[in-house]
Amino acid sequence: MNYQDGPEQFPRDFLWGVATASFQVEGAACEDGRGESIWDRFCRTPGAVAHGHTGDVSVDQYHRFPEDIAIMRSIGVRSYRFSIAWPRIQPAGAGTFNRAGIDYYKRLCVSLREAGVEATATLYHWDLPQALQETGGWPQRDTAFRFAEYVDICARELGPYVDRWITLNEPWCSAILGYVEGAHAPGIRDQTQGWAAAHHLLLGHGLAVGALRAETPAKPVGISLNLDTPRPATRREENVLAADRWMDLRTRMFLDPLLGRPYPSRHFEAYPSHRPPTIAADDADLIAQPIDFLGLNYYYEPVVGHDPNHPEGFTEVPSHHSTTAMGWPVVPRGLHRHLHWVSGHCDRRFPLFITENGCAVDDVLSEEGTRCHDPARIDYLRTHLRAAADALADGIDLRGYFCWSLIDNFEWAYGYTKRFGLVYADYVNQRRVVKDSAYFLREVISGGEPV
Ligand code: IFM
Repeated sequence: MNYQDGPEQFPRDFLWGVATASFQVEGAACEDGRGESIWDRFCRTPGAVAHGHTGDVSVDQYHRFPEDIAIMRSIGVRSYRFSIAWPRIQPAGAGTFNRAGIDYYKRLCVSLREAGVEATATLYHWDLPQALQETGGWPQRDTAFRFAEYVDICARELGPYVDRWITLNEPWCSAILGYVEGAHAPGIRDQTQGWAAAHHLLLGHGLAVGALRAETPAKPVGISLNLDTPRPATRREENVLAADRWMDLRTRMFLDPLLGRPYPSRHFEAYPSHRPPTIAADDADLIAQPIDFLGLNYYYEPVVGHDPNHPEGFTEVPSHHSTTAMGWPVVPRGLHRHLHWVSGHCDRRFPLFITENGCAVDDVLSEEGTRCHDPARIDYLRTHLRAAADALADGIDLRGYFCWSLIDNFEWAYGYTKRFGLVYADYVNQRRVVKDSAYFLREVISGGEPV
């Protein structure tokens, strides 16, 4: 490969971006009328989040976004995927909106535009207003309608400033980690609530698509899913079946309704105690409203095997791959398989974006404190981008890639102990140090570095 190979691996109009989420980077938790979110509450639950870390200050992007945008510009990214904090817009989750919250996102979008960076806004990245959890949260059908009301406000007030909408980020995490496993806010452990939450999140997505189409018809709308396309541990039938059942729970349950297909019923038939959600007459059509793109968040490809000792009868098994600081295996070829599977399963009906990909590394600053050498992240990004380039060469309709994350941030139940950023955050003084991986990405984007 030589210098000229670079631009050909990715089309000129490929949308290069970086991603974050409101609760993970904004801080300013009590400013300008922001209400309490379920994550503010969860962080204060003893033992829920590592070291009792909170999102109160985080990397203070609320006040420091000009500096972060300058860094994005220096990397050469074309789009910033951020999320809008519902409790900034509707502090109690309903009713009139908080002007200061809207103004913040306007300022952010205007600054992005001035820097030549498009605004890709996620409307829900897990920070439900606590007031809505008090009335039942996502397991309550009404929450989907409250979400649509909030989206309608965002569309009306921010529509002219946003270039692309993402309704939900990873509804599997909101529903299952939040309401079945209790590892995420609001920390509930109840299968029935979990599947009701999943259905209402998807319903909220469908209603949101309607609201966005009505207010900002020219702006593309999509959703970001963390689907799994696991490999079976062996070719033995029981393992092949195990991997397929894993896909029911993690993948088909969230993707098929968007495609106008029913929820996979096999899981609920096998586990009568896991009650399927109650589905009203028009729900399926509402959920399956056409979208303009599908966002995929890919971190790794699990290996799944039959396990009679596991409550579901199958589980993730160890693999030979090296792991990141999250303990997640590094499987770049899995991304290539993933893109192929999803594209085929969706009958190629919409373009795909990788809306998250990246890895946690135990980064340290150089002795003089001005550099952060992160070769493991460069290796991760290079190999995953190569898999994406191969998928493109195969004809997969992949339109863009957003690296998770722009900057180190609050990694949910792990608090600030995991660093995913292209930029190192010093949590004591809020100094930003651009990591080597950001320079690497800059080279790839400019076409100077083939992957
Ligand atoms: O930090 C998260 C993000 O909020 C959602 N997707 C996975 C990331 C890494 O765990």
